[in-house]
Amino acid sequence: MQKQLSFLENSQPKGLHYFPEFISVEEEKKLITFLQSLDWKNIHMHGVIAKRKVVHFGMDYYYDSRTFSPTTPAPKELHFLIKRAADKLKIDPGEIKEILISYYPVGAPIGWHRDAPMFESVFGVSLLNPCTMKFRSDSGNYKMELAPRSGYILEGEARWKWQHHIPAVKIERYSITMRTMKS
Ligand SMILES: O=C(O)CCC(=O)C(=O)O
Repeated sequence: MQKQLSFLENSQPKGLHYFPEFISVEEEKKLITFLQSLDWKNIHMHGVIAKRKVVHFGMDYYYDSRTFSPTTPAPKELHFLIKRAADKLKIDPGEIKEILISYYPVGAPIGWHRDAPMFESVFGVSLLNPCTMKFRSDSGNYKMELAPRSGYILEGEARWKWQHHIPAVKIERYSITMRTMKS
Protein backbone atom coordinates (compact mmCIF):
# COMPACT_ATOMS: atom_id res chain seq x y z
CA MET A 1 0.00 0.00 0.00
CA GLN A 2 2.81 2.37 1.00
CA LYS A 3 4.62 1.64 -2.27
CA GLN A 4 1.48 2.24 -4.31
CA LEU A 5 0.87 5.59 -2.59
CA SER A 6 4.37 6.86 -3.23
CA PHE A 7 3.96 5.87 -6.90
CA LEU A 8 0.71 7.82 -7.08
CA GLU A 9 2.29 10.86 -5.49
CA ASN A 10 4.92 10.97 -8.21
CA SER A 11 2.83 10.51 -11.33
CA GLN A 12 3.27 13.49 -13.64
CA PRO A 13 -0.02 14.47 -15.27
CA LYS A 14 -0.16 13.72 -19.00
CA GLY A 15 -0.42 16.99 -20.90
CA LEU A 16 1.77 18.91 -18.44
CA HIS A 17 4.98 20.17 -20.05
CA TYR A 18 7.67 22.34 -18.49
CA PHE A 19 10.19 24.61 -20.24
CA PRO A 20 13.01 26.01 -18.10
CA GLU A 21 14.47 29.35 -19.25
CA PHE A 22 11.59 29.92 -21.67
CA ILE A 23 12.52 33.61 -21.72
CA SER A 24 15.89 35.32 -21.17
CA VAL A 25 16.89 37.44 -18.18
CA GLU A 26 16.73 40.55 -20.40
CA GLU A 27 13.22 39.66 -21.67
CA GLU A 28 12.06 39.01 -18.12
CA LYS A 29 13.37 42.43 -16.99
CA LYS A 30 11.55 44.24 -19.82
CA LEU A 31 8.35 42.32 -19.17
CA ILE A 32 8.40 43.12 -15.45
CA THR A 33 8.91 46.83 -16.19
CA PHE A 34 5.95 46.64 -18.56
CA LEU A 35 3.78 44.73 -16.07
CA GLN A 36 4.51 47.32 -13.39
CA SER A 37 2.96 49.99 -15.64
CA LEU A 38 -0.38 48.15 -15.95
CA ASP A 39 -3.68 49.04 -14.36
CA TRP A 40 -4.06 46.11 -11.94
CA LYS A 41 -7.54 44.97 -10.91
CA ASN A 42 -8.81 43.18 -7.83
CA ILE A 43 -10.55 39.82 -8.16
CA HIS A 44 -13.94 39.74 -6.46
CA MET A 45 -15.08 36.19 -5.84
CA HIS A 46 -18.08 35.21 -3.68
CA GLY A 47 -17.94 38.54 -1.80
CA VAL A 48 -14.22 38.25 -1.06
CA ILE A 49 -11.32 40.18 -2.62
CA ALA A 50 -8.47 37.80 -3.53
CA LYS A 51 -4.91 38.72 -2.58
CA ARG A 52 -3.61 38.40 -6.12
CA LYS A 53 -4.28 41.09 -8.72
CA VAL A 54 -4.90 40.64 -12.43
CA VAL A 55 -4.97 42.29 -15.84
CA HIS A 56 -6.77 40.71 -18.81
CA PHE A 57 -6.12 41.16 -22.49
CA GLY A 58 -8.15 39.67 -25.33
CA MET A 59 -10.92 38.40 -23.08
CA ASP A 60 -12.14 39.80 -19.80
CA TYR A 61 -13.13 37.08 -17.36
CA TYR A 62 -15.74 37.54 -14.61
CA TYR A 63 -14.80 35.28 -11.71
CA ASP A 64 -18.19 35.20 -10.00
CA SER A 65 -20.30 34.37 -13.06
CA ARG A 66 -17.51 32.45 -14.87
CA THR A 67 -18.35 34.36 -18.06
CA PHE A 68 -16.17 36.42 -20.38
CA SER A 69 -16.36 39.21 -22.96
CA PRO A 70 -13.87 40.70 -25.45
CA THR A 71 -11.52 43.39 -24.14
CA THR A 72 -8.35 45.27 -25.19
CA PRO A 73 -6.14 43.15 -27.48
CA ALA A 74 -2.70 42.08 -26.31
CA PRO A 75 -0.25 45.02 -26.39
CA LYS A 76 2.89 44.85 -28.56
CA GLU A 77 5.11 44.14 -25.53
CA LEU A 78 3.51 40.69 -25.31
CA HIS A 79 3.59 39.75 -28.98
CA PHE A 80 6.91 37.89 -28.86
CA LEU A 81 5.69 35.85 -25.90
CA ILE A 82 2.42 34.93 -27.57
CA LYS A 83 4.30 33.82 -30.69
CA ARG A 84 6.75 31.74 -28.63
CA ALA A 85 3.94 30.11 -26.63
CA ALA A 86 1.99 29.40 -29.83
CA ASP A 87 5.07 27.70 -31.33
CA LYS A 88 5.26 25.38 -28.31
CA LEU A 89 1.52 24.68 -28.55
CA LYS A 90 1.95 24.15 -32.33
CA ILE A 91 -0.82 26.60 -33.15
CA ASP A 92 -1.19 29.95 -34.87
CA PRO A 93 -0.60 32.91 -32.46
CA GLY A 94 -4.07 34.18 -33.39
CA GLU A 95 -5.56 31.17 -31.59
CA ILE A 96 -4.41 32.57 -28.27
CA LYS A 97 -7.47 34.58 -27.30
CA GLU A 98 -7.03 35.29 -23.60
CA ILE A 99 -4.00 36.64 -21.77
CA LEU A 100 -4.24 36.79 -18.02
CA ILE A 101 -1.48 38.55 -16.12
CA SER A 102 -1.37 37.86 -12.40
CA TYR A 103 0.57 39.47 -9.58
CA TYR A 104 1.01 37.42 -6.40
CA PRO A 105 2.15 39.55 -3.46
CA VAL A 106 3.70 37.66 -0.51
CA GLY A 107 1.03 35.38 0.97
CA ALA A 108 -1.18 35.22 -2.16
CA PRO A 109 -2.30 31.78 -3.30
CA ILE A 110 -4.53 30.53 -6.11
CA GLY A 111 -6.95 27.89 -4.85
CA TRP A 112 -7.62 24.45 -6.28
CA HIS A 113 -9.35 24.72 -9.64
CA ARG A 114 -9.58 23.65 -13.24
CA ASP A 115 -9.58 26.50 -15.72
CA ALA A 116 -13.01 27.62 -16.91
CA PRO A 117 -14.54 25.27 -19.49
CA MET A 118 -14.62 27.81 -22.33
CA PHE A 119 -10.81 27.70 -22.46
CA GLU A 120 -8.80 24.87 -24.01
CA SER A 121 -4.98 24.86 -23.74
CA VAL A 122 -3.04 27.00 -21.29
CA PHE A 123 0.52 28.27 -21.58
CA GLY A 124 1.94 29.88 -18.44
CA VAL A 125 5.11 31.90 -17.93
CA SER A 126 6.53 32.63 -14.46
CA LEU A 127 8.39 35.83 -13.63
CA LEU A 128 10.50 37.28 -10.83
CA ASN A 129 10.50 34.48 -8.20
CA PRO A 130 9.80 30.75 -7.95
CA CYS A 131 6.67 29.07 -6.61
CA THR A 132 5.25 25.57 -6.29
CA MET A 133 2.33 24.41 -8.41
CA LYS A 134 0.41 21.44 -7.03
CA PHE A 135 -1.84 19.03 -8.93
CA ARG A 136 -4.44 16.55 -7.70
CA SER A 137 -6.78 14.04 -9.32
CA ASP A 138 -8.14 10.54 -8.70
CA SER A 139 -4.77 9.29 -10.00
CA GLY A 140 -2.77 10.99 -7.24
CA ASN A 141 -0.88 14.17 -6.49
CA TYR A 142 1.96 15.90 -8.20
CA LYS A 143 3.94 19.04 -7.56
CA MET A 144 6.25 21.08 -9.71
CA GLU A 145 8.54 24.00 -8.96
CA LEU A 146 7.99 26.89 -11.37
CA ALA A 147 11.27 28.76 -11.76
CA PRO A 148 11.32 32.39 -12.87
CA ARG A 149 11.47 32.62 -16.70
CA SER A 150 10.09 29.10 -17.13
CA GLY A 151 7.04 28.16 -19.17
CA TYR A 152 4.49 25.37 -18.79
CA ILE A 153 1.70 23.88 -20.87
CA LEU A 154 -1.51 22.52 -19.41
CA GLU A 155 -3.47 20.52 -21.95
CA GLY A 156 -5.26 17.18 -22.19
CA GLU A 157 -5.49 15.33 -18.86
CA ALA A 158 -3.43 17.92 -16.96
CA ARG A 159 -5.93 20.57 -17.93
CA TRP A 160 -9.22 18.63 -17.81
CA LYS A 161 -8.74 15.78 -15.35
CA TRP A 162 -6.41 17.34 -12.79
CA GLN A 163 -6.95 20.39 -10.62
CA HIS A 164 -4.06 22.72 -9.88
CA HIS A 165 -3.24 25.23 -7.18
CA ILE A 166 -0.40 27.48 -6.04
CA PRO A 167 0.01 27.67 -2.25
CA ALA A 168 0.52 31.15 -0.76
CA VAL A 169 3.76 32.43 -2.25
CA LYS A 170 6.64 33.20 0.08
CA ILE A 171 8.02 35.86 -2.22
CA GLU A 172 6.23 38.01 -4.79
CA ARG A 173 5.77 36.65 -8.30
CA TYR A 174 4.09 37.45 -11.63
CA SER A 175 2.63 35.05 -14.16
CA ILE A 176 1.39 35.48 -17.70
CA THR A 177 -1.04 32.77 -18.75
CA MET A 178 -2.28 32.51 -22.33
CA ARG A 179 -5.32 30.50 -23.34
CA THR A 180 -6.96 29.18 -26.48
CA MET A 181 -10.74 28.90 -26.64
CA LYS A 182 -12.58 25.60 -26.77
CA SER A 183 -14.17 25.27 -30.19
O1 LIG B 1 0.06 31.81 -11.85
C1 LIG B 1 0.08 30.76 -12.49
O2 LIG B 1 1.09 30.35 -13.11
C2 LIG B 1 -1.17 29.88 -12.54
C3 LIG B 1 -2.41 30.67 -12.70
C4 LIG B 1 -3.63 29.80 -12.75
O3 LIG B 1 -3.67 28.70 -12.27
C5 LIG B 1 -4.80 30.32 -13.40
O4 LIG B 1 -4.80 31.51 -13.79
O5 LIG B 1 -5.77 29.57 -13.59
